[in-house]
Amino acid sequence: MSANRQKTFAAAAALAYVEDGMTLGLGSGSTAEIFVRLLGERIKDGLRIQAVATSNQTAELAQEVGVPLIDVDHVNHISVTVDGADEVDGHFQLIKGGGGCLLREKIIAHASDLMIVVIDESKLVSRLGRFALPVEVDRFGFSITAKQIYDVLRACGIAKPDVQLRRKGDGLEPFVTDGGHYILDCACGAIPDAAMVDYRLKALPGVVEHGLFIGLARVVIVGEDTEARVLE
Ligand code: ABF
Repeated sequence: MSANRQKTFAAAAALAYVEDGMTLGLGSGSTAEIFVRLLGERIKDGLRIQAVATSNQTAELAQEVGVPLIDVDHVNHISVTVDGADEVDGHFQLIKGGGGCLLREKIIAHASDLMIVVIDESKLVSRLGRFALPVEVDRFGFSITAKQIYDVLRACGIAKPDVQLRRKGDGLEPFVTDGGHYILDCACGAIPDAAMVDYRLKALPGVVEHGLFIGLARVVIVGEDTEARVLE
């Protein structure tokens, strides 16, 4: 069955966690996009919420479908954030950032009472690392930072890390995040100790944030062929 159908089941199931009067965090990526569109339909039916977006792309979509946005600097409290992921393991540890929005996604997820992850079943893994770990870095000295990231990953038991600067579609220009940073995609194969990688990467001066989300997701909704499976 198509991943898009599975993503729709997952996104629709996340609406059950939305109540009148809430402030929501809106994730980025294709599954989060489905959720935002469904939310727009509920607002047409009278749902009263406000939201903060985790990317310029999501903000544009929210405006398009009529989801009321508030400026992130005016947010007092976020009840629920709904976002996608690139990988989810059995401990609800995530790899995110394939779309390049990981910094704002993590800021909003961390500030939320509840983070709900909506995925198609292809994202479930027994161990993180098949998907290259995105690391957001300052542009200044990014080559130095890349080498330090390589050394950290080796020290964390990753045999042959491959650290590559993410480039735009034309393959020439570096991809630049909404926050003005570069992304280094780190192919690890498998990440034996995500908590260690999390700690060691964040200690590097040039690292702004990385795509390991540990201890943030409380609910994972897996879209399957005919329904959604809610894991809590
Ligand atoms: C976003 O969702 C990103 O962090 C992640 O890369 C992306 C992937 O999910 P999807 O398959 O929904 O596009 O939050």
